[in-house]
Amino acid sequence: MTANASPTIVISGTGLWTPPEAITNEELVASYNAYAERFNNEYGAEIAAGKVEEKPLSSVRFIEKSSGIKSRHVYTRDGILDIDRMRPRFPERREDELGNQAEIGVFAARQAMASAGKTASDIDMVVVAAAYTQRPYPAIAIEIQKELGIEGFGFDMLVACSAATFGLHRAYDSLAAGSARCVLAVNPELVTPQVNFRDRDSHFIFGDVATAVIMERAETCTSPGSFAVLSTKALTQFSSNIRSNFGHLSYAADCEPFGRDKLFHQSGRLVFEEVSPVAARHISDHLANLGLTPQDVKRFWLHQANINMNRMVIKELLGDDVAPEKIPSVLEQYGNTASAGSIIAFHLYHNDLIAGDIGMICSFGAGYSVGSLVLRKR
Ligand code: CO8
Repeated sequence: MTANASPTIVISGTGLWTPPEAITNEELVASYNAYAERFNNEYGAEIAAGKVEEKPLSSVRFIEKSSGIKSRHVYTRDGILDIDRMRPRFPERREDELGNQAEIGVFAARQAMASAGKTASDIDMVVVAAAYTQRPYPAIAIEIQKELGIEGFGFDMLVACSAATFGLHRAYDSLAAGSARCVLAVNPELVTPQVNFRDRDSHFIFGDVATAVIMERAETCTSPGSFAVLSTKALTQFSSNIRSNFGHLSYAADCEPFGRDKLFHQSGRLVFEEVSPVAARHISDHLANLGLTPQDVKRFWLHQANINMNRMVIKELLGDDVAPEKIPSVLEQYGNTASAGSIIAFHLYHNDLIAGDIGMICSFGAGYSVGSLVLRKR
């Protein structure tokens, strides 16, 4: 953990790129069920003989009740609802064209820079932190750096659900150490290409988005709406309960590079039960380190995976009687956007806080990983 000490480090701007296209639960369930019914008809005899498992149907009611998700934005609808494809279609871009992830990252980055009042020459470090990068190298951060005309350095980091908070943790440390002057942290979460839309248990979970944050030292900040970062804290604990085996070793392992285990898969209920108490403890420990309690926090910008999970975490911290404004949710509209969820919540729900108000960003999920930042409105 990095304690609050001079220099003061601030978040001075944020950006959000929301894909114009979206898919509702109704559309997604209709597509999945058409696929499942066709499968069950085709394999009727084998299912009756117990040789093939029948595909159960999905339901809008289940999805809304168990996750809080009603819709999700997607980079492209093309291909996802087509039961002969059930994955998005991304035309391959030439090597001299801007990549998809850099493109959406730049949209969010420009907004964050404008809100912080920064130009490219003010920034000297770019971190791309996301659940996936579309290629290992050259780093997406370096592509964004070039596109924006930033001098300095950039790198990518992957920490699944906690990539965004861990990226900010890194940014904070670099600013505190003096190895960076002003950091652009970008979360281009292009996750629908890794979703198994044929899997009833997870077909509804994810959406695409990009977020960006500008972090700098207080003395260079000119933004009227900034937040001081009082402290950052990160925790990891290995678990395979949320996993993707997609990677370069598939080429050498002679396995199916796009098989089921190479896509997102999880034991959702187990994750729910194991991660919620770890997150609650992490939050209260982090606040206690600063002499604060959960009651002192005006707003929690939590990871957006599941509305019930967030309620459970907050219940453990504050009991039953918590105003919904204290834990804003973006799940209805965005679904789970991997690490970007808590940053979307922060971006959309911070303007009403007043000087001195305490807020906390906290992500939790795959790894397992938990990352948090305690903020004070300036
Ligand atoms: N429709 C109808 N019924 C369903 C469906 C469906 N779509 N899916 C499951 N069911 C059934 C189950 O089969 C089960 O039936 P039965 O009782 O007969 O066995 C019943 O509903 C209840 O199932 P669950 O116990 O699994 O249901 P839950 O209430 O636990 O809800 C959730 C399932 C929503 C998945 C929930 O467990 C959850 O959200 N858990 C938390 C998971 C989490 O936070 N994961 C982290 C996500 S990962 C992340 O955030 C970033 C990772 C990297 C990005 C990856 C991008 C691709």
